Amino acid sequence: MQLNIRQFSSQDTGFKTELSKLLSWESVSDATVQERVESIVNRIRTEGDDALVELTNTFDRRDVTNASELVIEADELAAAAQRVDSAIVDALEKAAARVKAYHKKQKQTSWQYQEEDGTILGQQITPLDRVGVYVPGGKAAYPSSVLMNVMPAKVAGVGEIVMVVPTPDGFVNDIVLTAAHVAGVDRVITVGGAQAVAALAYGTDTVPRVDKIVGPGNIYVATAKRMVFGQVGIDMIAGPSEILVVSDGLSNPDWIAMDLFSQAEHDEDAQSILISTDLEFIKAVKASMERLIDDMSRKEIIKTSLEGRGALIHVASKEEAIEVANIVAAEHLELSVESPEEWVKDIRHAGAIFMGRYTPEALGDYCAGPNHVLPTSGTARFSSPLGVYDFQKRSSIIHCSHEGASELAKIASPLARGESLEAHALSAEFRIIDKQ
Ligand code: HSO
Ligand code: ZN
Repeated sequence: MQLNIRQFSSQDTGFKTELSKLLSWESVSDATVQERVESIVNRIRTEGDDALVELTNTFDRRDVTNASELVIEADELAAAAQRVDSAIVDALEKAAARVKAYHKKQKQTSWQYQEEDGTILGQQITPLDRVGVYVPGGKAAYPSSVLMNVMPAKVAGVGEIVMVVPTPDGFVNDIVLTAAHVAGVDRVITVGGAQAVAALAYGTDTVPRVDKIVGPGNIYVATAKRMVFGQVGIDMIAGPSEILVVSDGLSNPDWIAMDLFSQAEHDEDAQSILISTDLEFIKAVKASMERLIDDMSRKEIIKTSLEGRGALIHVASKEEAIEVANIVAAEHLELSVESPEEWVKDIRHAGAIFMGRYTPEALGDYCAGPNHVLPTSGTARFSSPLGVYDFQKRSSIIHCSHEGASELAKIASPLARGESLEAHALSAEFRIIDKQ
């Protein structure tokens, strides 16, 4: 199949304009979506379970009479695992163990230090009490994402993890439930959309109010998450998935073609970009893609994605390749080059960096260990992969000795008076030793 993929070079005039056109992405949340979500959120807030049941029956074509029917308890999750192919259960368990081992390294611990006068300063780390994990239904119901969202919360020591997942027409995905079981979810509630987000944020008789909501979702879910932010914490608003492969031209073109497909097959808006210093290699990868695509089960999605948002970019040097990679700030960056350690030190912006020819993104998506929930659409410039730190919080600790308080008060007092805050000044001054 012929593929009409955008191809350009850093030598072209207007290269930077072409590049920024390629990277532009606007998540559309129009006024109607906003209005609908607002009304759903308000209904859940005021009517609780009654609205949750009614909206679930309407949107998911279900026939629920009591909200208790929406709950799947932990023992039923274990039962779902019995219905799933044992090779999948085994792989989920192995992946979970690897993800857990990696995330354990991220765990922040409390610390403190003592000053000479006995004052102690520190930081106390505590996990969140309760977290809600949103799992989409339908085509993007990924069990691997259940692991990636839940495991860091488990490692952080979150007290209770509630998962919500829509079950359109009552269809329950046993592999998703098995992943929830393997990851250690406490209970699943079969609701989705803005109503699920609102229920988690405000609580109903059946859905406990959580402290943070994580997990991807469609435009209604994303809009609802934005709306309830402040009432609860949220992780991020993810855009479509992206991959940027940088190649020195010495990789197997078929491997690179498949790496680009692996991102493109996620959805029509996903973005796959190849950068290489070798024009002949770019042509070879294109030829591989045109040969391999015919046998792909998701060829229509791949084609739409590659022709709509994909690109093949020729650059003049390694330095230029790195400069472009830093502008793209890709969610996934593959350095398919000899001695990738020579390249990685100059990479400043990327969600996850896959080094060398034997590290396709797919291994990171499922089981290498790092999280696959990553900053998209260039947000790797200022944000990081989902991790244990997203489920921990910090409290500052100050414990003054009498002597220490006396000294600090001499600094605080003039500052308080400079701000015309007399009570602050006196509160500090009362602790000055000579003044007692
Ligand atoms: N590449 C996706 C994650 C995923 N891949 C789930 C397969 N299943 C976004 O990082
Ligand atoms: Zn993927």
